[in-house]
Amino acid sequence: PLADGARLTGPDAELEIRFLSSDVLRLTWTPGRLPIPYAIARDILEDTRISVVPQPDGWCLESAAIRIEVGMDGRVRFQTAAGRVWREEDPPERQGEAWRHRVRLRPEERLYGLGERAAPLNRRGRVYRMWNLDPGGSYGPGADPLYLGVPLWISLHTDGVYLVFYENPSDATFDLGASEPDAAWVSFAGGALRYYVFYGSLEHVLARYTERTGRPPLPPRWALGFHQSRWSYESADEVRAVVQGFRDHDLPLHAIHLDIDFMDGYRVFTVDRRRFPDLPDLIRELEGQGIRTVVILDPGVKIDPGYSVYQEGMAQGMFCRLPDGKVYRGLVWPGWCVFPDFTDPAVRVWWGIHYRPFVEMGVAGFWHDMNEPTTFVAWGEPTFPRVVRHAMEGRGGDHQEAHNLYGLLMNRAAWEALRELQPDRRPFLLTRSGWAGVQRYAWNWTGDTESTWAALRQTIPTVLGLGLSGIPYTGPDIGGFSGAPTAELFIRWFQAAAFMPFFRNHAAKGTPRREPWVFGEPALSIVREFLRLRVRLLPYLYTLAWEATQTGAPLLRPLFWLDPKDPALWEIEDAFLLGSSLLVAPVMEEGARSRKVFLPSGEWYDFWSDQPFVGPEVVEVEAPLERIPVFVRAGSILPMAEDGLTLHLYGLPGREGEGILYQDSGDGFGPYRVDRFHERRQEGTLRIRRTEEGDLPWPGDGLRFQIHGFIPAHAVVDGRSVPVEGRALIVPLFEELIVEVDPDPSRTG
Ligand code: MIG
Repeated sequence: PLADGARLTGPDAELEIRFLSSDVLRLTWTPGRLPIPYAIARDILEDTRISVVPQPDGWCLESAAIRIEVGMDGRVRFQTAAGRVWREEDPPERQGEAWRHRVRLRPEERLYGLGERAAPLNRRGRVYRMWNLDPGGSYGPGADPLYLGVPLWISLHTDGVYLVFYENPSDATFDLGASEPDAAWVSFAGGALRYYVFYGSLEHVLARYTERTGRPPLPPRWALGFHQSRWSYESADEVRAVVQGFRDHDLPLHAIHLDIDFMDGYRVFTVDRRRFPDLPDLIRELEGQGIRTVVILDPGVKIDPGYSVYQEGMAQGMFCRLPDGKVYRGLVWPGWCVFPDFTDPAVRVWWGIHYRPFVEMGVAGFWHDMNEPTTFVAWGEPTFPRVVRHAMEGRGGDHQEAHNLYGLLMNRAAWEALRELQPDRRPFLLTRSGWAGVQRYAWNWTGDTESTWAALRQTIPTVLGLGLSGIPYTGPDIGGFSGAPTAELFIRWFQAAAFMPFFRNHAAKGTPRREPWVFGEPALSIVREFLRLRVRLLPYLYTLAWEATQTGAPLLRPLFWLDPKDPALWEIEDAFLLGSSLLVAPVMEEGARSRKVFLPSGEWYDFWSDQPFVGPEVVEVEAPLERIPVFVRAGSILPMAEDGLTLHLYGLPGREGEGILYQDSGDGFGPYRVDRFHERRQEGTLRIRRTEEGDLPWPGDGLRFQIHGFIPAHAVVDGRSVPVEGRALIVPLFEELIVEVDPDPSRTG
């Protein structure tokens, strides 16, 4: 027994069980090397009272929330305090350096997570590989693995929700009921078999997981706006022309991305001075128009004796080596390259220094590509050979162990540098690869997708799956990366992406231009409307971003977020929630001008028309080209940037509701405020109580409400009557607002 667990020793293996809190367990099977805790942000250990009791054929360990039974042979059963089993493992097996174990699956059990996957939302029934790879060319549904795996899953079944995170970066296979329908087989090529198990509600397990692996920090507000990109805008003149196009067509734009052609011969940290002779001026000019500049960086360093990054790195031993001591070389865009070893703290510092001139130039964000890491190969896997050595914080290791960590640690290097280089601004990093914990540093995009309707449909489960893996900021290249979307596909993709956390238009080299105006009308007007809608939604998105810093909850949520116990919601992947107030049902079939939407139980309003609905119900909704179905959950208070700020209140019959609004200056680490609104509707009266936190004064004179779902007849603010004009209500900052509903039923609705 240990104070918070037990160590169980057998002839071939040892199992350590620790209760890190009453609802978080860590199990470690050895032999095998323990992981370096790169995924772990905080090593939280709560004082937990447990008991360890011998049983006829094993032991029973118990906290207030979890009981775990370990058999003499190494089988493990996880149960609630009341004895309901929610996870069952057979004894693990070790073969050479590899560990493998079998986890029983219940008939109704659904599994989610695993990071970035081109798979259905429910991952059960397939085999997945944990080995970050560029799928090459472009990918569609079914491709596996992709750029960013996370070895965790969330299990939903009728006895609750649990999350398991395998803290092992080795090459791994997750066979989730493919070869055996009622079992998952998890195998790791090396390392100790260590995993964390979190038990509780869906929100709770994600909150606990992100408490340990890190919550996503608050991004600068502009990052939630619209990003325009292309491989590549090849000169300063071209960038100016694109930006001019946005102005001429009256299209909001928040950021522009410079892809690899801005560099001098693809040498990382350089600028092609012929094509971008005045980059600092250009950046300042754009910033004057409210447009931020993001530049791409690839980890490969060109072998070129005349290039300082190469020279310095070679002189200081910064690059990965082969076992014979020679620096490993791989082919990427610049030609033959060498690669920084981000598992070495000195290399991370050295790499980070190179961000300085770009920060000084005013570059607002960095886009990390090819960091799976990817190399071009004639055959085999497009990455380093496994024998490549890594420092692993000084203890040494090979690429088998370091591979999946490479992207995570490149982002860590940049993040740590930027926090020092720009202490008053929030870093913005965008990464293609990563691992558990990468949410602490970077946003992600879903890489090189095909320009097909199927790829658009795949976007939803891919983005939701990342969110359920702790990585909330992600989104697709609008229109798909590799091809030539029709105007209709572009419009539909744009409409869906307008509700996703990362909202960027990007396309491969050689594809037809894709700036919104090239499609003519009606695409241009539709895109403009959705860009404007995105801008109006920014206060809501920003509030969700703040919530993610507190709870780890993703911005984009599966419908089952509302009620994880309702199996009817478990497989819905053609719609999603943005926060808990909006249900978005993109149109993803060519030619469709209406679609079916499953509305979960409760009252809903059509966002466009205010028409009320009551779920659970499948409704057929009109979806002309200029619109996709969007519903607002009754009881929501949706803050939107309209006339400054408008709080859209969606009345709810006979229940309670809540709204939150987070505000600050949009960047940096200054004062903020959080206003919480608690609603209670009884008969004809709606009472809203407001509480606040933080020290930013309320910006503006008062609060502007727009009421949906009923007509206000009369309003009283902290005891004083205020005038009501139609559905609009402008009130001073209040503690309690009472709104009387117009009793004339012909005027409600
Ligand atoms: O081998 O930088 O996913 O977004 O435009 C291709 C060029 C390299 C892959 C990225 C894509 C980017 C492209 N890059």
